[in-house]
Amino acid sequence: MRLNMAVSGDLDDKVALPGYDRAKVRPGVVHLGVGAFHRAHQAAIFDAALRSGDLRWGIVGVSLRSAGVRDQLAPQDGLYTLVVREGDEQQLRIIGAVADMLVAPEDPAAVVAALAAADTHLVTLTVTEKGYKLDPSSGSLREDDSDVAADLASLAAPRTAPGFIVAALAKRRAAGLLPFTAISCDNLPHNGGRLKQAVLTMARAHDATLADWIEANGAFPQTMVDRIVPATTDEDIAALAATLGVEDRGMVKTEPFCQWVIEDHFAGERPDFAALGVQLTKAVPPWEDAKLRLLNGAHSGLAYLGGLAGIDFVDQMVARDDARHFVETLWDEAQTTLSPPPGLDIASYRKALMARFANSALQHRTRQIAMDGSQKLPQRLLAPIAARQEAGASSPALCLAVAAWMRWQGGVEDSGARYTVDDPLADRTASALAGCGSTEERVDALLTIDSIFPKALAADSGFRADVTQWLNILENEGALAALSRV
Ligand code: NAI
Ligand code: CS2
Repeated sequence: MRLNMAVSGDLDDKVALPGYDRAKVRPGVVHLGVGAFHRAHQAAIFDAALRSGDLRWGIVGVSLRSAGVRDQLAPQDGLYTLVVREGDEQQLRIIGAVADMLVAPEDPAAVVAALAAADTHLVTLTVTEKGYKLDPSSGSLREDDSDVAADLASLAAPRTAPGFIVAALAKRRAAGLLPFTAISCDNLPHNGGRLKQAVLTMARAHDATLADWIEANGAFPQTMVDRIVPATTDEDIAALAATLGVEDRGMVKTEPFCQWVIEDHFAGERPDFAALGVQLTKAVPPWEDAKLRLLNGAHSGLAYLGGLAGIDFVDQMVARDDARHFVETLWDEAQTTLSPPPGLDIASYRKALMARFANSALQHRTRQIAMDGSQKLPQRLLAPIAARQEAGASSPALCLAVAAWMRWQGGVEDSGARYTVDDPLADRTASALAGCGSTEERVDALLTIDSIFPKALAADSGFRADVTQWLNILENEGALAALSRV
């Protein structure tokens, strides 16, 4: 039997139930990209708003690509379990915030209508870094992408996130409504600014006065989002079914830690975010830089080195002295490029991060983090390296992480096992590497991909030499040998 409204009442001795009248919930949020992260982060926070009695914040979830999540949640009346794990401890809470699910390719007009509805005040997005269709290095909209090109030509049936947003904002303007606040919750650098730019580029292609109206009245606050949410496995679903006695195919697992910092700039209504534990601030960049360069930078380094060494999980990596030393060294380097905001003590932050990485109940796969590296490298690793190069400092651990990404593009683990490189630019990196005979040639070929590597950094001979030296070690001796030399 599946989890649903009818059975949920019988589970109150095992889980925290929503406790509000779902029939009275109004859909104030439309969320694009209902993956695991949304369900464990923003949806849990909107659920807390509903639990507090503010019933404006139900969610209409939109999948821009496939029906998978809708098919998981629809038979469950939108309910799913949030499983919070730390060590041997586990807490279960049923989230009732998802009021409806739409699948954009099945009915794009329904998505535009939901976005344009008067009740919709917030539009949140977790479509992954690649889902914005931006050049990762410059952040500009990739007009060569076929879906972007289609939306630039016509918004009759949008395909992309910026396309849907612009089509809906046009309807709102025509109806005399205010724009909604659009909140990117992806690990993109300057996520709000990049989303705004993409939306304005799309709007300007159709109607310059619409673009001006959006610029004057819209809001695209920048955010820093943080909660480690590994992909759910069949084993997770089976273990939860054994506990609950019903199957929940929409469950998500996460850690206790949860942080959301939002730039205090909204176009209209929002919940009492401060009361929900969300930080509102004028300046998100210092928070964002610290998170992307410390947490995510270390994550990517661990992912490529662990992946090459055949080590499956992040906690297995940080259980090793050499990998912990690598992470601490990478943090020593990255930290010099940060201007921490008041309220963020970097030493305590680092200590807490290491403990979060060590949470063995999460089973966070190095392979999952290794995905889409072309979209992640610039903000996580290349920005701090560039800042240090400018200051005349080398960055051995950060450069090892970049070299490990380069080695990962070859599709072969140190054991000789093969894998498919999961990245929107995998064809680009594969063709760059084809025919290269030496390590130097491979480094040169990858550094010419200017949608990943800024030109100035690619031309920096010190950076190039450091990365080449590490790639040599990785190719000849393997990831564990490289780790032992940091
Ligand atoms: P997921 O794989 O569970 O979900 C990804 C979502 O993005 C799905 O709805 C998918 O349909 C959509 N998507 C993927 N490619 C797309 C494309 N090309 N166009 C439009 N939509 C696309 O992943 P998850 O865990 O939900 O993470 C999503 C994003 O959330 C991450 O990329 C990251 O930016 C952000 N995030 C994730 C955290 C995590 O620990 N999982 C924590 C902090 C941020
Ligand atoms: C991870 C992040 O998959 C990845 O690239 O580094 O999703 C990470 O789990 C989150 O940013 C934590 O907030």
